[in-house]
Amino acid sequence: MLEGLLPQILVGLALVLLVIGVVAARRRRPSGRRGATRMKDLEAMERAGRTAVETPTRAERDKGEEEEGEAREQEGDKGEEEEGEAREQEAGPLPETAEAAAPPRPTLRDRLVKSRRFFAARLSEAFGGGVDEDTWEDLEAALIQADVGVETSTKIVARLQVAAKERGVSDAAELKGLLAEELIALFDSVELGRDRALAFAPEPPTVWLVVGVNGTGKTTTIGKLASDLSHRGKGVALAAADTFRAAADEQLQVWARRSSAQLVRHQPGADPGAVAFDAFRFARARGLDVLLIDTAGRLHTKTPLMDELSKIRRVVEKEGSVTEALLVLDATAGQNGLAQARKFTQAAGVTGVVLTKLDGSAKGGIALAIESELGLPIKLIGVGEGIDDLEPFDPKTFVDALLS
Ligand SMILES: Nc1nc2c(ncn2[C@@H]2O[C@H](COP(=O)(O)OP(=O)(O)O)[C@@H](O)[C@H]2O)c(=O)[nH]1
Ligand SMILES: [Mg+2]
Repeated sequence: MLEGLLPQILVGLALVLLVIGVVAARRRRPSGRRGATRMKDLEAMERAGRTAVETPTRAERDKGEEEEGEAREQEGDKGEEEEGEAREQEAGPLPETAEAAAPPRPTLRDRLVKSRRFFAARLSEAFGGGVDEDTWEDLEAALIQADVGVETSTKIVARLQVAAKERGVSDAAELKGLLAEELIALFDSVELGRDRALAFAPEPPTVWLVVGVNGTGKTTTIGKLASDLSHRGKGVALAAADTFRAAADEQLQVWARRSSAQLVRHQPGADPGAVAFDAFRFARARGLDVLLIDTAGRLHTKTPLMDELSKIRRVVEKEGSVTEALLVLDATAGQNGLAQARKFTQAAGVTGVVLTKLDGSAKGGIALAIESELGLPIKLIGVGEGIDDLEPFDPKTFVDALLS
């Protein structure tokens, strides 16, 4: 009888062994995908735990989601910039792991790639063949073309000529070094008594008014500033005082969410002064540290823009003080920016400049014209569209990035 059952027993045994083998193989398999999934699950569980404890606000959740998208966008941008850069540099050793391959945050030098290439080409032309009359003419032409401005370019060349003669310098690299020194000295000239730090009021809320023509980057700069302040533990409110365009406060709302700031807005077409005043009272009542006021940039509004800006200032100063009126200038607008700046300076009592879009401009020389011809300090620079793409302006770092 047993003999009759033997084939079935053998088949059964074979099946059992097959199942055991498959299970053991699945356990041993070092599958990257399974591993990744498990890591993700763990992270998700951790997040779920944290969420339950901290109960983040809706704004914070949105911020997280949006920043993920933001990070992806920035990586795309970086990729493009770094492709050009890679051609200049020698290929380094290959990274060992996928993590090591993640691109580091671009430096200012990377961001200023267009201006840097412009200067590199023009300076090698000017300084390449030793020092003669052409050297100084070529240098002056290069500076003017980089939007340094005629007056300032002439001044720089004259000073460099004297310095080169005094020190007996004629070699291209040394001349470049001397030029860097001159440019930094011009930025740092004490006679203008520049203070590049952003001023806080002795009593909160500190109020910073942000002005400039349309499209220069006011709203974006406010978003970046708010994010930086929030990261430093400050409570931030944003006033949507650009009531001219309906879309303007929606854009500001997105930035408010991203930067965990509070937004105060009225109906489109409302009086910008009233928005600023309400926002000030709101920030004070909530004990917030900084109020950033976004303003309209259209020059031909119903009420002339300059009157509107003076009124915003007056209204806030009934109960507080505006410690910064930041003029946002677009580096790609070149010398036009200087004309705009003169108008705004009178009306809004500008205390400093935010120079945006330096990443897209080959004419970073405008920074010199702003400081030496307008006497206004550049306090911040915009080097991209991302939330972290705002930096304090430091002349030495800037000049080194431009001429290195
Ligand atoms: N590449 C680059 N784009 C910028 C920078 N700052 C602002 N922008 C872009 O400039 C455009 C106008 O900015 P917006 O903040 O709306 O200007 P506003 O009209 O002055 O408020 C937007 O597309 C921004 O993303 C910057 O530093 N670099
Ligand atoms: Mg705007």
